[in-house]
Amino acid sequence: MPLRLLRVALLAVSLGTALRAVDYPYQPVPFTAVRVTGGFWEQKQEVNRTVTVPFALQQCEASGRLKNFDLAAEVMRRRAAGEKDFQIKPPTIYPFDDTDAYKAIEGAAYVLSMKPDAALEKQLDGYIARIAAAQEPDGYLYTFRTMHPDTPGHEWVGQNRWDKDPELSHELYNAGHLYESGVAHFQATGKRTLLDVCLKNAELLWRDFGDGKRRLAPGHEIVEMGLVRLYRVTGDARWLKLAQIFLDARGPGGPDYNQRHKLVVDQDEAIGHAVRANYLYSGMADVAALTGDARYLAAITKIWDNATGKKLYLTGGVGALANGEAYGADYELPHDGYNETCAALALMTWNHRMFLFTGDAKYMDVFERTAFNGFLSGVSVSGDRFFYPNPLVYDGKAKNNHEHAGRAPWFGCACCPPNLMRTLASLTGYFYAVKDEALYVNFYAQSEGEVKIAGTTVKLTQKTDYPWSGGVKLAVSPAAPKKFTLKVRIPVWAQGRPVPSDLYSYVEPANAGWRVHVRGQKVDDTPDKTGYVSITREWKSGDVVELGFSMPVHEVVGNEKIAATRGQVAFERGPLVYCVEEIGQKIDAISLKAPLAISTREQSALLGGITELVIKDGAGTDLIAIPYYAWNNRGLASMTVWMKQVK
Ligand code: FUB
Ligand code: ZN
Repeated sequence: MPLRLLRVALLAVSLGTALRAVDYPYQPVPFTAVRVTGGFWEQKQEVNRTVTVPFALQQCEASGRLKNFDLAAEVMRRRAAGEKDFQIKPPTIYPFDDTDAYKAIEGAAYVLSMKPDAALEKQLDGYIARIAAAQEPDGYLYTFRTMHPDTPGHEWVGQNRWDKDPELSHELYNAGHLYESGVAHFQATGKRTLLDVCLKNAELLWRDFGDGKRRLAPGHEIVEMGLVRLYRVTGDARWLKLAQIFLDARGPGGPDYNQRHKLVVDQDEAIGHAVRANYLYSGMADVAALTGDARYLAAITKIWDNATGKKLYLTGGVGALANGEAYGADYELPHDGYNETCAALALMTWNHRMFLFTGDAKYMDVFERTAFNGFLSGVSVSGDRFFYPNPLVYDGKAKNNHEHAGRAPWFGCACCPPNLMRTLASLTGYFYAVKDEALYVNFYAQSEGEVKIAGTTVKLTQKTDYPWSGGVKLAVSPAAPKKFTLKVRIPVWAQGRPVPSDLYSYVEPANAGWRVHVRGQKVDDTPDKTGYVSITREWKSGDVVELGFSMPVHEVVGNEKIAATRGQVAFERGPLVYCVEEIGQKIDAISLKAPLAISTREQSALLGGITELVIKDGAGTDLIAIPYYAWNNRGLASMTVWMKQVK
């Protein structure tokens, strides 16, 4: 038995759980095996690589986030040299400011994985050396305490390590992002510099928490996912066990703000701070997959039903409430909802993990909706301006973007920009998955990839201008002829439903459709109950699967239980949600009179190239709608996704 499996088996015995699984049944094809070669996502990734990544690294420097590591190192050095009382008041705002540097390095590492860049690699080496110098001899790494060790340098920091982590100190949150970053950097460069910092820190966590005696629920989840990544890369079962210890330390009887109201296995509702929640559910999926403990999966399945059935915005955003950056009550989906960018990308990672467990396309349907809308809206077309909240309405002047009106270059609390950047840089990791002799196609984008299946390497080439049109030519080229099953996702929107729940619906659901051809021959294109069309055959070089998804413009209405959308309509085409901006048109007091005549118009020079909608109503109103993700790229103007409609 390979060492890694042996460790997992021993771990399962020590945890008292039966080892029913050693990993997700559906294995993702890594992002490094797939690259975009043109079209929509190549443009976005290229802006990310050339603008956002250098910009975010530079912001970490300019804002003092990297300097914090230098200050922590300086305090250690001077105290070791005898200046006993020397300490420095942390000069930046939040004790989790360290994580922005970790996330930016992680995103840069993904970029490096796809395209070597000696200058960027050297820049990261420099940052990592500064981070390593701020690590205390026993592995502790948290600049806000190290630079101010005698008394708490911030009201969120406790007198002793970890004391205030269940509240707001974010010590374990910092550790989680550190681990994500260290593993990414190691995998990109083969260098252990940051990984060794992570492992030294994890050893400390093991000493402090590994025996399970100190029951401490991390105040902001992510350390669980980070530990799982450390486990995956090292095979050291202690990191997985620690992840489970931290999960099991939650609840009952704590605040629901950070999901400590119940034991995690008893939770059944998406609740509290939305980023924390979605990171928790992702961590639960990981631990369930790697331990075989199905109780976590049962819980997150119920939570997913609640989130998708009652708390999801049309844009794929979640976390309606600014107060607490939190999920609201069932159907509480006001148009000015908060929808933090981080919550959107965390929803994507959670949904992807749900797919990896079940092989059900509905999770990738939610993933796609969020990716194209409520996630992508977080960054400007230019790549250097950002949204933290992503509401569905804007009055043209409010400073609702963390004290900014419109997109901002950076934030005091800058969690979103580098988080978006790392997700965008690794997006191709969500395109394909395999299980046994089945190959899953989950995401449509012009790209090339290589997948191992049935003992053969298969080259996958997608030619498409999705999401602008629904045609995809997928060349499937095994190294040698090979029988396997290709499973192509038929998006839920192509099947006449915006989301895999009854939260929203199309006014004309029948006005949808798709077709599937192989080598020019129509094949049975009935999706199975998991949302895929299966094509089993002996594949050989030259085989091309042609997918055609009809892309009519859909009028969308909300479930009657959503107060905000009653009597209103929104517009979608393919996976894109549209909005109207008050630019060259009046959008206040819109009242669209049915019937509507809607046409599309390509605008290759506008907003990076879009298809806009031209909406004419029965009263002669003309409106131009643009994809939601592209709003507020032309100056301040009011915007709305939902519009009043009268019969
Ligand atoms: O608390 C750390 C991060 O800051 C959270 O994930 C964001 O919601 C923001 O509050
Ligand atoms: Zn954020």
